Amino acid sequence: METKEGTYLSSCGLDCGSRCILKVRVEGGRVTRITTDDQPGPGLKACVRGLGQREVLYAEDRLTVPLKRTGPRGSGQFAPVSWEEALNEIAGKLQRVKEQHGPQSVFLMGYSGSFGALHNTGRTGTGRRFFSLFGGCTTTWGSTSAEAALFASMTTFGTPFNQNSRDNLLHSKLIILWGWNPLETRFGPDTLHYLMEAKKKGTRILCVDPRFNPTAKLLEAQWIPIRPATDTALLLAMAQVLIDEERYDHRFIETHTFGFEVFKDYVMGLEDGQAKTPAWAEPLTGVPAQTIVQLAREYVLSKPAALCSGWAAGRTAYGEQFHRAAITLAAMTGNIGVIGGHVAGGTDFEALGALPGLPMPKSRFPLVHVSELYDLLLKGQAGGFPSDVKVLYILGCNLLNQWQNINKGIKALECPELIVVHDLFMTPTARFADFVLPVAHFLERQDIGQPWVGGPYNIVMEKAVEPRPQVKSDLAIFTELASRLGIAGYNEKTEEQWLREFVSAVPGFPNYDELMEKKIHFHPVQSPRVAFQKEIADPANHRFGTPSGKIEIYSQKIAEMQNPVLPPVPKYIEPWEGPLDLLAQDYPFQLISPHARTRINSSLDNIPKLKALADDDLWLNPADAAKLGVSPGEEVRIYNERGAMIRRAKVTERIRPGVVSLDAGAWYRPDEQGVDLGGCVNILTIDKKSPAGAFPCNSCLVQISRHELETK
Ligand SMILES: Nc1nc2c(c(=O)[nH]1)N[C@H]1C(S)=C(S)[C@@H](COP(=O)(O)OP(=O)(O)OC[C@H]3O[C@@H](n4cnc5c(=O)[nH]c(N)nc54)[C@H](O)[C@@H]3O)O[C@H]1N2
Ligand SMILES: Nc1nc2c(c(=O)[nH]1)N[C@H]1C(S)=C(S)[C@@H](COP(=O)(O)OP(=O)(O)OC[C@H]3O[C@@H](n4cnc5c(=O)[nH]c(N)nc54)[C@H](O)[C@@H]3O)O[C@H]1N2
Ligand SMILES: [Mo]
Repeated sequence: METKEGTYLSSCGLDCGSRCILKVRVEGGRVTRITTDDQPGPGLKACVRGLGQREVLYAEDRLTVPLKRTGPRGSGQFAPVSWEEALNEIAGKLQRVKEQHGPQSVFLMGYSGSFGALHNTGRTGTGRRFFSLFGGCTTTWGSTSAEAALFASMTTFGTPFNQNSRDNLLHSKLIILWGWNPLETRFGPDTLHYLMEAKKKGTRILCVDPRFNPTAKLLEAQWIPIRPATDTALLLAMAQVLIDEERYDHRFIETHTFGFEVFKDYVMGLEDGQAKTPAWAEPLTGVPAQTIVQLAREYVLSKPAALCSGWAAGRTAYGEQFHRAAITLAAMTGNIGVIGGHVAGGTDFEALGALPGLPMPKSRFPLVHVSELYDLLLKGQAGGFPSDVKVLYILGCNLLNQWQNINKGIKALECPELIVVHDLFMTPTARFADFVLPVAHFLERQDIGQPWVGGPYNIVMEKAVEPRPQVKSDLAIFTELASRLGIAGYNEKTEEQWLREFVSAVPGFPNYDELMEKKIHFHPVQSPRVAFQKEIADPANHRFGTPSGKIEIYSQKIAEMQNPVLPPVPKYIEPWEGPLDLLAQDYPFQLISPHARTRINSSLDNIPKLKALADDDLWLNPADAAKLGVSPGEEVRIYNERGAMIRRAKVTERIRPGVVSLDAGAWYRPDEQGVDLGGCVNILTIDKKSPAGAFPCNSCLVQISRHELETK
């Protein structure tokens, strides 16, 4: 059966940083063209990745049949098998391990592949529902993306919803892009539009980043190059200036915050004898003391000002301190709850547009942090983990590629008795599976798109084409496994019936038929929308959701955790694998791994049209290149005790000395010695969690040498 000729509406329901309109032209049962929103204004305009989805759908390397491993794990040797055989074997194994070792011997690694309301590979998704009914399983805690920001928001404000709508930027007198690069990472479809409008109005724009990132370049921002993972020191020194010069907003601090005095004592050195002055911060951060003084003054004097941070500075050792400190600075400058201000470390808008997803019957789900998965697999209960993993069940995740420390990962993936992967492609992770099950692309199924930290709107995701004959959705695969395991009630509804149920469960949502008619629904909101406006305008009647009812610069909740590296007020803690780590003597470069313009994490790396646009070179400062004797474009070896890779050097002033940068997400491709030739940065990163759960992939020391010399 073919879908009808015409234009269908959809949206990438992926972890891409936005949620945009895709107009999908279908002729003769095939997608012939994808275009996007052509209205003037901010709109919901797709990027190269959305417009490239036709190439994904029809990629030559799309998996089309279930595969069973025939060679050693990781060898990539597979043979096609029938669905019947694959599902029977998987169901049989699940049943046996459950009987012998309990359901927690299954580890579910459902991650960021698909974010649709129904077809969701994450924590509200099809896999999670299946294992809820199975009797539970072990799974993950901690967001690889924004755990530091989330922790900071929850402890400081008592809510994850702390964002202002982007049109606020038109009212800001100063915008600081603090480790934020929305030209590439998007952070909502309208962000760049408003930044460019602000620029046109003459708004001053600064950028604090180890790189002069593409957004900063486009907006001609003034660049303040910083060493990775030292941002908290810079923020503390700014606080010291504001206290010392009596410039901070005393009224705001007194009226709206809790525990400032404790922070002040720490910053002024009364607690530990060290005032956190610009002179103290200069050698740590690499930012000149005078620049710090100017930055502090400018931030406090340009009211309202938006210190907008991305999440990367939080994906460092003790990254949670960064977001706590940045929020404190926003409070000291009175930029919370006001039009044109901004809460640094933003996580979410109010969840308008979020649908409830599949119901999750209560079950036991022991949790292991995302940075500790390989230790779980290697050590199990003997190592203090909640379970001994027998079955590793992966969907919507390129685990081996995207998780820290690939060489340890390869050893860890030897451990489970069975590994199952659902994916569209033979990813580096899928190569380690025993069964690889081919899944449908989002244009082959029906769903509703929910905003990615943004909105507030929903886009209907119409099924544009029939799935390839042997390909199934995750939902269909789990439905069949459920029936083999005698699990009743997993999925007795059609896609439409589920979506109707989700939509009717949310008060204020349009009726399902109306939504299908309109295809895009904007939830009515005031404009501009400002988080905490009521709490700041009328504190007597609107308290924050914290124990004190105020913005908690000092958090009693954190104090009760009694963890010396989780102080109750934000503090600078010398990061591991930072410039002062002893390791830096052998591995002197700090390596960061930003998100790539042409990929969604590792997704799309295999799509030639997008790969041709990727920047997969190692950014290296000319001074460092000269010291190493490296010429532009030359191949270098990047290595540490965990692994090694070969990349071409992009010699550029746009990265500060001592720091190198390689976009995350290129697919791991080892040579016979295990040296990665594909450009997968996680061959080098350490699998260690930050105390509050941040995924510190940007704290990574490496050494660099000329590849030519190495091979001689
Ligand atoms: N094109 C594209 N967009 C995406 C994604 C994608 O893969 N591709 N992924 C989406 C997802 S899942 C997420 S979580 C978000 C990620 O969003 P972010 O975490 O905000 O994005 P990154 O690109 O990792 O980093 C943003 C900037 O921070 C800088 N940076 C790195 N380390 C530090 C530091 O220690 N201090 C400071 N000040 N700056 C630092 C980098 O140089 C970069 O310019 O992006 C989303 N959007
Ligand atoms: N060094 C370093 N590592 C990082 C980061 C970093 O900044 N630096 N960022 C981290 C972050 S923020 C994130 S979010 C993670 C992301 O890491 P992952 O969650 O592993 O994301 P992807 O690499 O996009 O892999 C998703 C997979 O899902 C598949 N997929 C797509 N749709 C579906 C579907 O409907 N069903 C199924 N079963 N599969 C589907 C895709 O083909 C793809 O292979 O990476 C983290 N890793
Ligand atoms: Mo992410």
